Amino acid sequence: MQKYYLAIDIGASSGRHVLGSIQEGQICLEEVYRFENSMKKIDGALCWDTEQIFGHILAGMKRCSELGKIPVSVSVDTWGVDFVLIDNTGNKLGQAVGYRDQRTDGMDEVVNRYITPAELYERTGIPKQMYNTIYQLMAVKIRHTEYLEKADAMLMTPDYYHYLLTGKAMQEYTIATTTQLVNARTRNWDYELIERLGLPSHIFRPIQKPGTYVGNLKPELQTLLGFDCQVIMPASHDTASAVMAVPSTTKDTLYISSGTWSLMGIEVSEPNTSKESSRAGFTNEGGYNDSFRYIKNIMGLWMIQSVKKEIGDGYSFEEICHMAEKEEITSLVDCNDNCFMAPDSMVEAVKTYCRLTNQQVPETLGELAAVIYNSLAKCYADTITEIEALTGTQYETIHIIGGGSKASFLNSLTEKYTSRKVLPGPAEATAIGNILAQMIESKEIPSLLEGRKYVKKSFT
Ligand code: ADP
Ligand code: LRH
Repeated sequence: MQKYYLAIDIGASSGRHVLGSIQEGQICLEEVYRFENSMKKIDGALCWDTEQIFGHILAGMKRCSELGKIPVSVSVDTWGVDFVLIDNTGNKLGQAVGYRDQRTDGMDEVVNRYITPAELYERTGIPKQMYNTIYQLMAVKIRHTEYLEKADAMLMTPDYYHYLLTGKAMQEYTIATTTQLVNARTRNWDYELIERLGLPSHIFRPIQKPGTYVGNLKPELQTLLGFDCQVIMPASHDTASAVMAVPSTTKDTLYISSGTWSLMGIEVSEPNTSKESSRAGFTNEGGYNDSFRYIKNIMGLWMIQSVKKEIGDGYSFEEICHMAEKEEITSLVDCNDNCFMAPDSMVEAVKTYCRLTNQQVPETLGELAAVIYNSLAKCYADTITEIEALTGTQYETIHIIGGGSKASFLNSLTEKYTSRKVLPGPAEATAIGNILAQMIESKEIPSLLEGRKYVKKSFT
């Protein structure tokens, strides 16, 4: 009997259910369900509609049973940093506020009262990003102390969906590291830091590694879906799963996980929490097998997604790439400028940036896209210079994985700005990484190294 593993990979812009199996020595994927995702304004705050997303999770699982392809296990991965607080009856306390909401404004100053930025980086290996969980929790502590008083658990988004599927509230390591509350050396919650911040330590459940069995489906879900299966923790942070599927088995592999965000960097075995690393804003996020992703978070294709929503909804991303290709505009923006994080209008934000820096102001969809793609490629080139200075290593090629690897114009600009060879794909790296963790757990694949060999032969 063919064994199937189900990855439920939910990014900030879309979610998909992908069935993975090994057939004739290769990993085969079948996308059985896909849905759009985005933050929505609820009571004035930018939130995730957790009920709607869970509805999609179940609909995609139902599709598997309609197809007669019952997975042996299922794993959910999502974007980082966001969480849900639940009380001891499992009820959600407040909304699942998203990382682009402005509730964290000024929270860095509050956190600085308890710990200096230098010590925070030294302990956690994570640089200040205003959207990190630490600043979000500080906002909850200040404005909604009652939620923290009633909370029984703080569950990161994928942990919350694993909880809804099984009734078991557990925390997974890779996603936990995006909170900026995990100690980079012990790879556990930094309870001393948590106490110094005045957060209730009991809501941070023991951290479990990818591959851990969470539970089986709740009886009522088994009835609804018509099947039961195991729920297994993948590397629940989408970027951690994506990096598992970089099709390279050599050390010193440079990659960009390209989607709503562009995450550019390398895999290392020890964190780098030096002053130079902190100054350059590099993050040491926890990865599979206790590795670290030494990367820079770059604003990414969110900028193109937002412009498309505003003025290009009738066009595909591929068409927008072709439009941009024909433009001659040379204006560049700093993609990591905070003005692009959650503007009311991305079109206006890009235009204003160009106007204020005395550059040609893009007017058309093609011109706007050209400015954004060129700026991203320039940012990638600057980031390589930083990584090479920090590691003392030269990188000849760049693996680009994730949906953004399909943006061929961006790939060619990346080659132009960085003078390195771009190796695109796989586009569904995150789902593949999610499936690899399940296959390794079930012993269908012996190790991550062997898994990457499978990825190389199956998708490139
Ligand atoms: P996330 O998981 O963060 O939601 P994905 O990895 O699914 O994001 O990547 C989605 C992005 O990939 C889109 O926003 C788009 O910019 C880009 N993309 C996807 N397909 C194409 C394509 N055919 N041509 C150009 N860009 C593409
Ligand atoms: C990419 C990502 C990234 C950051 C951001 C919030 O989807 O997970 O690594 O954590 O979302």
